[in-house]
Amino acid sequence: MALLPILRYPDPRLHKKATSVSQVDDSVRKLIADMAETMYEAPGIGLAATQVDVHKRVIVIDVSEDKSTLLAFINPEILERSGEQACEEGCLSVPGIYEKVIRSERVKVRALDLQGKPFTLQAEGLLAVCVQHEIDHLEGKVFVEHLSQLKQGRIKAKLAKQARITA
Ligand code: GNR
Ligand code: NI
Repeated sequence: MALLPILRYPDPRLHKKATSVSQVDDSVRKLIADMAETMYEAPGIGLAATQVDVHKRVIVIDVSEDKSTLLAFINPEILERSGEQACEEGCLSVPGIYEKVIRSERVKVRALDLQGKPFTLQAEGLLAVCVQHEIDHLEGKVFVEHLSQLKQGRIKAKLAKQARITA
């Protein structure tokens, strides 16, 4: 296993659209193991391959209290959505920024598992938020892009200031 470096907004590579995985092989399983290690170490509740500069449709999520329930989704697709919820979101690629985003309350997701077998999952609450946040990453979209231009500008200025301090 290996820890992978996480891209930071506004890195342009966060806006690349990920391509579908055509075969679930050992290289994909290794990527998922490395992404899980990176997510737990961060720590975060989800990670999209885009964030570690791998532009394939792979996400990992663990919203459990005790970090015991790793979920991996290959080629995830939202089949159905309903309701609305507002959740204060954060992102490992946008450290220190937390903002409310409105998303669907429930989503039905289809994906491939580690064996390349299709499955569907009905998600709600925080898991549903996380699935939508991660699939956005695969489309090249960072959560701050759901916010007003004014807020996006303030966030960019704040991150640029942080980067000057840590440099
Ligand atoms: O760790 C994370 N927490 C989080 C909190 C609220 C809504 C979404 C998230 S996902 C985030 C990890 C991350 O950046 N995934 O892409
Ligand atoms: Ni994120």
